[in-house]
Amino acid sequence: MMALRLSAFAVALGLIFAAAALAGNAIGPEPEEEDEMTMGSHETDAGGEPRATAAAVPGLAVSDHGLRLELERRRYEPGADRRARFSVLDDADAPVTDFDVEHEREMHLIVVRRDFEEFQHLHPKQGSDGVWSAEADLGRPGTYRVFADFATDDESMTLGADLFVGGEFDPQRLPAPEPAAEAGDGYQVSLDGAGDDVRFTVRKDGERIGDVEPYLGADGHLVALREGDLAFLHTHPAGEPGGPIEFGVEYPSPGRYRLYLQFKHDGEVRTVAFTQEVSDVAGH
Ligand SMILES: [Cu+2]
Repeated sequence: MMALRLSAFAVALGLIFAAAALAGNAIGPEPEEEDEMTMGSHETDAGGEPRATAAAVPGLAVSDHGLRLELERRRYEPGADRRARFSVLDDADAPVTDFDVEHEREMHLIVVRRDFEEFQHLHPKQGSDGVWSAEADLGRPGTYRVFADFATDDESMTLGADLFVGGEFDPQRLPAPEPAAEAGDGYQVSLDGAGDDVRFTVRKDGERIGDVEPYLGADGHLVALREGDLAFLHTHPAGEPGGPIEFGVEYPSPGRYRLYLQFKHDGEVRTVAFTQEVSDVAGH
């Protein structure tokens, strides 16, 4: 009886060692195999519902599909007129020079402080050497996420990289969801809609504006970012002329998001930000 117990104990001990060895492998120095297993754009959970994997959510990677976002500088002193220079490199380290026009531009550069306090949407100029450059307002210290949003070879991509502005960083909390936001000069924007469908109504001094001007080929431009990792969501303009400014937004998971709407009226582009709480996510 004692011998039996001992051998049972020995077997249990052996199992523990085997489990420890497996765990060691899983977090060991060669995670490539693990990564490859999750590289598919979609996987299926136990319920059979498709769900987006990290690789399917744009903006989280500095390199994807053989292309890499290379920032010339990553650290800046605070200043309102900092020159950001960057390239998109191919797998031979050569700058890509041939871009497709998307939303009326070949390159969109979105610069966001990681606590969502700062947002800029820039349209960099490309030099003959393939290097893009834009002037960014980096007056406030902190960590910023830089998104290069572009298309090349008929493939749309959003690559992201971090840059740092030195000084005393005073990170802010994400504001609570509010149904309306001020856009300056008497303009107010309200947000409604449910699930993947978001609608913005613009008012000036209380009167609804039905004649927003086209901006980047649509009624407005929407950037939607996930709290926590600043995943950059797919959004599609969906509105009717004269109606609310409407978008389809592909929320990848429940959680909180920061939405930056830009619209144009009386020749001026205005930006408003909203916090959106999402509890239900449609499979797509
Ligand atoms: Cu743009």
